[in-house]
Amino acid sequence: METIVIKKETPIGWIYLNRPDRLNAINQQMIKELRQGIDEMVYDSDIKVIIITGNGKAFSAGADISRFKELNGYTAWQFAKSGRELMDYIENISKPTIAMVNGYALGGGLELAMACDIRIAAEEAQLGLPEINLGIYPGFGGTQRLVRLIGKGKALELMLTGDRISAKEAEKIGLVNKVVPLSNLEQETRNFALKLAEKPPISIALIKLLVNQGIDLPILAGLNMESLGWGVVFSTEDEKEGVSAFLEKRKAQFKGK
Ligand code: DAK
Repeated sequence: METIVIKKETPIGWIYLNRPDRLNAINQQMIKELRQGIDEMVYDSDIKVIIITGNGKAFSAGADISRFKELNGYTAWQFAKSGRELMDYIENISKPTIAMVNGYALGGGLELAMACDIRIAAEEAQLGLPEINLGIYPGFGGTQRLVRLIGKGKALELMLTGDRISAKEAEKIGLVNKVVPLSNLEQETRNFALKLAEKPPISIALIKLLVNQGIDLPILAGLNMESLGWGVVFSTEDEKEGVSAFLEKRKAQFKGK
């Protein structure tokens, strides 16, 4: 693979966007390779958490603008479709994902980070959706995911102005979960991932499904899905282990069964 690098550090799977001289701008090849890289982590049962980050000074400065002149109506549609389907796929995998935002997360780069479950950013990072300045608008799911994450007013402000905001401001409005100095970013993100890796995977998968699907359902349908999911978790070995461990005053060892 040319545009990404993958590294397995069991139980963590790292994916590095790897076009540092282009600030990890996302092209069609990266979309294809990201799908392959994520799949590799999804089907490896030793990998419990996936971290996506960027090589060099950016997480990603967005879609590769240098290719835009080649796009026509049809190829733009196909590019948008493949990018959006990748983001949907990332959002809906059963394993937890963390975007480790090491620098610029702009346009499609921020849309990728928003498709992850958790965002941990370096203090130096800048985030934004500057597409409006190019005469376009976010096309990898940003118009829909940003409003769900931070609410309509701030989402419109970011998309209509195209302004970049600091990691601290992003934390204040709920766009990132945590901000740390760049020097601690990798270790803090690893620690967060290791904490998630100890949790029961079936509960994680169900929480993700209930939150991601439930948000667009009438509340009664979401609540019924939640009740039904209880039937699933109560049929798992991990539920027996979790309850026994509590009663026996020991740490639970979950197996994903
Ligand atoms: N694409 C291509 N190349 C990029 C790039 C990008 N998004 N961002 C940076 N680069 C390149 C620069 O051109 C430069 O290349 P050389 O000049 O060295 O050849 C190199 O990366 C280093 O960048 P700079 O020299 O500009 O670095 P600075 O530190 O001075 O500035 C910056 C960093 C992030 C402020 C600046 O590079 C910048 O403003 N970049 C553009 C950010 C941006 O506008 N991002 C949004 C992209 S639009 C679609 C679906 C989705 C999308 C599009 C279509 N379909 C519906 C079809 C998504 C759109 C976007 O994401």
